[in-house]
Amino acid sequence: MTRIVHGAGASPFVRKVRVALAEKGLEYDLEPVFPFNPSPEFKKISPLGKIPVYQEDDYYLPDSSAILDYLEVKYPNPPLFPKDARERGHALFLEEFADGGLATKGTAAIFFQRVVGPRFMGHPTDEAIVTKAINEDLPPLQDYLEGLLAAGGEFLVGSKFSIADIAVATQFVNLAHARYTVDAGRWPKLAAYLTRIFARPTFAKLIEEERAMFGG
Ligand SMILES: N[C@@H](CCC(=O)N[C@@H](CS)C(=O)NCC(=O)O)C(=O)O
Repeated sequence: MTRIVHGAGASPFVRKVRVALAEKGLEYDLEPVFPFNPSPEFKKISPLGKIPVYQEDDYYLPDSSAILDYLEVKYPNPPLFPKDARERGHALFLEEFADGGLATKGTAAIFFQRVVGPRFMGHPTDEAIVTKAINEDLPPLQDYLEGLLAAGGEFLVGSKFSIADIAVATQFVNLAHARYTVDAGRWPKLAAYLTRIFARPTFAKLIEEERAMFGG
């Protein structure tokens, strides 16, 4: 069985898939793809031109959310989706909160402006976009996460590590690469939670690999 993740290590969505594979103990290869201006060949396996695409032999599946669901059904142990209906519903909402909220309001602004633009696309950082994200857009999202952790839980949903933790923490990895860290004075539970999740072997290995790439 050939397992390949097509994508760039710096993408939070690629990291989501890589962490899920590692949590499930599955070996894979990473096939580097830079997403902007994808080749016609890549568009055949990713109709929207986005990374990641997951490949198992002749089966290709784009989209990190679809991929995590596929992995969960095919490789149920250890589970990354809660079994309880309400917990599962909430975990899937948090995946969307991260992919559609943190990613667009935080990562797309800060990581893109500070890292992708200057390093890979030849345009300077627009500080106004970064400042707005840090001062206006991210704080309410971080308040919500702080509230979820207020009861002292180790993870975002229930008592187990889940897709919610993967989806949320992967966005904060990109923010950290872009020199944004959660203010532990204002969001103490969230800051401590992220330190814990980043220290998990499946996250720590990728963060170390990526730091070497970003020279951080
Ligand atoms: N919903 C997709 C989002 C993937 C995504 O936005 N990937 C970005 C890189 S982080 C991308 O490929 N962007 C290129 C583009 O939008 O053309 C997923 O979860 O996989």
